[in-house]
Amino acid sequence: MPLNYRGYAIPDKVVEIREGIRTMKIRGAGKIARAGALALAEAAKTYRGSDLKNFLKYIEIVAEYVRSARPTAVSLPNAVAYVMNRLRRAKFSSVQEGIEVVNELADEFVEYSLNAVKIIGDLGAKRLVNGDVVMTHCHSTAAVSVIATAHKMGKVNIAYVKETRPKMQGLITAKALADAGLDVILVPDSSVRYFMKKVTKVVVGADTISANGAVINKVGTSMVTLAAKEARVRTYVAAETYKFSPRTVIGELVPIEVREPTEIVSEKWLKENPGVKVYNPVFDVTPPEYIDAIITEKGVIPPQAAILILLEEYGIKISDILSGELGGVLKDEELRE
Ligand code: RUB
Repeated sequence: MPLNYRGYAIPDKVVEIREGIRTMKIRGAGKIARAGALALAEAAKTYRGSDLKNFLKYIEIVAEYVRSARPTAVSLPNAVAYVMNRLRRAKFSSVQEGIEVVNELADEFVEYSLNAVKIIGDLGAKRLVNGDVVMTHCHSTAAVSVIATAHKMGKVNIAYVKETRPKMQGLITAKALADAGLDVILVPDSSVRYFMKKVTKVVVGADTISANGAVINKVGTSMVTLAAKEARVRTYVAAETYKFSPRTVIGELVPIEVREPTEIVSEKWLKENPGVKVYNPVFDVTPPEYIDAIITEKGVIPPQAAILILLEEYGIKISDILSGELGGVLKDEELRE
């Protein structure tokens, strides 16, 4: 029996993708975004019927279903909005054509995204210098792209990789960088200040960047940047422009995902210690003052220029902000009902 969501049957493949994101089989803001866009294409492909209005309503419902898989990375709603906003503006007169449009848009987003990661690698590597020793946190494809490219250029040979509890995504990074040929030192999260004296650059990724340039990334990122600032080590954030959050322009806060206590301690331990509460927030906020530059595919910007990316990417006009009327990507929300 396919899942019923708001009166529409959601194809198994789409449910599988959303579950993959929710349970972190698919993880990392870029991968989540690409999976979200492809889920819409998957939904379109399996649509049976010839009523165009119903098809569009169905895709809207699927978009809402997919978008809510995980709360923090804005790349997911932005990827969905990329497809949906263009679909709404596209001219077509049959369901078949509509399916093709959704497919093309999803593919276009994926191609854009993969290319962006490559460009970020090139631009970021230019910011690193010969002999730099890098520290990174969690697993960010964009950050790995910068470090691996800099290694290829002969600039960086050593990377300190934090294990990133509780889900240990640092191990994925450690393997990726070792495979790229770097000397990798995997270190416990709590040792960040101990090792910072050996480090000359911090490179991390981002799940969401707010209009004021604050970076929301895997919990522990803000601690690395704090230690880096103390040691006068530069911090670079590698992030595609679809990780900038349009809603923060109007002061909306970025929700921080809180996951199960069992990611930290076992069910058994919890039962044996009923007096202990476990809290597991999985992202934190690094203020702009702790970031030297954000490397995007459009160029390298100071965090304070995040608003410029948002204005350009989402067509948000200052007058719209001041009058409380936002266009661009926020249309997505307006048209939902
Ligand atoms: C992953 C994480 C990554 C960003 C950027 O968290 O915080 O640094 O998502 O990754 P999680 P990328 O493992 O909880 O998804 O550069 O690959 O988009």
